Amino acid sequence: MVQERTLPMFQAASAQISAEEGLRLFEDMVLGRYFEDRCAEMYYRGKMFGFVHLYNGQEAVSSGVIKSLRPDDYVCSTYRDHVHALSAGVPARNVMAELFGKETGCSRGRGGSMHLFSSEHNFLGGFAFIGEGIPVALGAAFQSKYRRDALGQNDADQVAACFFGDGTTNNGQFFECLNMAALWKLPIIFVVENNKWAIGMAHERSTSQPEIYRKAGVFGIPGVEVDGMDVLAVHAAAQTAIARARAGEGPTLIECLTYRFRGHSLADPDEMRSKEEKQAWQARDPLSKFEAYLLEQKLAGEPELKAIKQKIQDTVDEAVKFAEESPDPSPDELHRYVFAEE
Ligand SMILES: Cc1ncc(C[n+]2csc(CCOP(=O)(O)OP(=O)(O)O)c2C)c(N)n1
Ligand SMILES: [Mg+2]
Repeated sequence: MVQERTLPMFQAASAQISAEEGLRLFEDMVLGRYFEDRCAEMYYRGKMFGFVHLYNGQEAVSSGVIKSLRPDDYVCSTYRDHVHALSAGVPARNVMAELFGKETGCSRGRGGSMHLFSSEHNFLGGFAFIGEGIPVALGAAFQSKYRRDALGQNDADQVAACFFGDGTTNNGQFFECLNMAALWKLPIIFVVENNKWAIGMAHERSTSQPEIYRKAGVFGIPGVEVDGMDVLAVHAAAQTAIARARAGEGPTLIECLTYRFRGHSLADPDEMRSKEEKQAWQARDPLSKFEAYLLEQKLAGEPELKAIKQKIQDTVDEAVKFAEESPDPSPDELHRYVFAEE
């Protein structure tokens, strides 16, 4: 039996939030949850093809980090990318249409679940290979810094947020990019979503130092351990890291301790994780926890939260309708988008 990590330093009790900000975070988390639940339904009805990796349980990480960013900042994801794209502002209908392989999808139906992309929202992907997004996010942070320092563009202070899993931190790109980010003081935030598992491999069995946030120290980067089931804790840590990056003080690594409530992908029978472990984490559901917090703190009332849920339900219903009614890409355009167009 693997020993549980002690509670991390960022706790909700220490974080302050306005009612407006609380509702914004809540709405984003509800969107993430409802969207993914509907994806599961559509996948089993045969509307989607290939691998589909859902994000249920990890919503506090996406909402806590991305909702702290500006719209002109950059977000870089993994194959578990639907909810990051939604938090970054890619419309639910264009994400759903992409999952259905339709022309109206955010990647024009050519990418599918693992390759969401939107230049309009500075959403850099969607990558099937693990760790592939880390150097891409690093490049975004580099160009931001280069435009400000070398080209003298004072408004070039965009930050890049790069998400990846615990398993990915054993890959080379992670270390190479921490080194370059530290060396050049790049405006990047490395967000590790430590959900304890890499497919069926337990984190503690695959890495020599399971406390990932400690790896930042070797490069002289601040490493922060956060309760990834607590949106306010993630939000507080993200705000500090973003302010630091924007001020030209360099990168931060945030390790969010979280859990996925479903199998690795919708094709995974999820037989490796114990019932006890799943139940223990399910009891810490970030969405119900935050809903209870908003009510307790009188930041919102029941009718207000109910109205948000209804609104999101309608958004997701509309997204499915839009995806179903959208056209498939034309076979005549098989080679389109392989190369950049003028
Ligand atoms: C370079 C590469 N090697 C192996 C794989 C196969 N693979 C897909 S997901 C995964 C596990 C990743 O786990 P983690 O980084 O913890 O992310 P999580 O799925 O838990 O979000 C692996 C090894 C891959 N996609 N790319
Ligand atoms: Mg993992």
